[in-house]
Amino acid sequence: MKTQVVIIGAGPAGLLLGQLLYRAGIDNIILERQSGDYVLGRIRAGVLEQVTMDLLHQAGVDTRAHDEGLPHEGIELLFKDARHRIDLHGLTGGKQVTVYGQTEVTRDLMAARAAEGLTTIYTAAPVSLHDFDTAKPTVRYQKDGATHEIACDFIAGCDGYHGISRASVPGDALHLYEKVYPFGWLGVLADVPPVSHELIYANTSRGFALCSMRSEHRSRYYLQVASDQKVENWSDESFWNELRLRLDPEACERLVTGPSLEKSIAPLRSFVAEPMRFGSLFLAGDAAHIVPPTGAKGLNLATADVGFLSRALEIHYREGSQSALDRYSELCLRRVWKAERFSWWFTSLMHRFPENGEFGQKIQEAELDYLVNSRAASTSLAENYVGLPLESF
Ligand code: RFL
Ligand code: PHB
Repeated sequence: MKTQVVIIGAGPAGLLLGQLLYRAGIDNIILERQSGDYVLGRIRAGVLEQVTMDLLHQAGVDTRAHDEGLPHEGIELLFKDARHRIDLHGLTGGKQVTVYGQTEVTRDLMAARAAEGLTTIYTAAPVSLHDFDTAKPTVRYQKDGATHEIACDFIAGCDGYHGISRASVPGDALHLYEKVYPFGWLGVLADVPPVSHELIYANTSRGFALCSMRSEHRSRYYLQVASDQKVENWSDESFWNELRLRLDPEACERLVTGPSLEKSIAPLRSFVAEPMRFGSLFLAGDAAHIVPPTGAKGLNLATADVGFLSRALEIHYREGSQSALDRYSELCLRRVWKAERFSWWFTSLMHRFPENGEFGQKIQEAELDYLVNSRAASTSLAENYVGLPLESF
């Protein structure tokens, strides 16, 4: 088999890249370790920046996100039992975010790919990358017991944090930066109306909580839990009881509970691998960087990376020039590090760090008080939350 670009991973980064390349007339094949149903079963991000909406539009897959996504012009910060609104729209000159689940983005991208008859090979495992330090790389994979090989010009490693792409790069060619937080997020998805029209980010002495949603009838809630907590030890009832203890009285009164459709614990980490290119191999999305979910940046960084990559490949194939491909890693990493900083800062501000004790809690409350009362500080939060602009090549 032969194609121009082999994409490893059918998460949002891989599927969006496939669609953007197809629209630019560049052939591609996607290899995914899991089945399509498994990929759609993962419940993850919920907040899309305008940059992501624009890329979905460019890929021709934004109809449902526009029709069913919920535009949000503000978020609420809860601390010391009171909620304070951050007016994202007013503070950023009219910007907003769209609440639309990653599962739905993935579903839309898969449907568009199937409608165009483009090749995605699911349950391809194991996948291995070869000769990507040359201009003639190949990718091998096994499917139903047989081994296949694809010759290509480029490989896009969109296979997430645990993927094979980054792991295939010689260790001494990578610089890894990592911070692991001593807690995770216990998430529950339930078919109940959201407690509030806007997302509530709560700082409490019992730990962080987040009230989010997928629609007007489906809610997504998260609780900060210690790293050693097991999801089996959290009944639905114990989840809702703990959530009530972290919300203000009005929210508690409005909270509608119900059986969980999904419940899982996600660890929190900050991670960057530099550079994001090795010869013919380009890393994109979670394969190259992870942010803690507090800033809602992971999916948005992944889409921005593939926006840069598709553009650079388009310039390469149209003009025969390497210059945009040569700038890919540098351009991505400048934006990645700003999102890393924002996500780390917002995580540090909102979570309980037991080692910092009551002093740490007081310092957080003082910073939150400053943040909601200072236009300069609120504007900085709002600008980062709605997403920083994309540079161009
Ligand atoms: P993904 O989604 O992990 O997809 C990678 C794909 O590659 C496949 N794969 C392989 N395929 C072939 N061969 C191999 N050897 C392979 N190894 C892996 C995997 O099966 C998978 O299908 O990475 P991608 O595409 O880079 O997308 C990144 C996003 O999924 C991630 O950043 C976000 O979900 C992070 N995130 C959030 N981001 C936001 O922008 N806004 C949010 O509100 C938000 N909330 C969240 C989040 C992540 C969370 N969790 C569970 C970590 C909330 C949570 C709880
Ligand atoms: C979500 O709805 O899953 C979500 C929303 C905001 C975040 C993280 C996750 O910051």
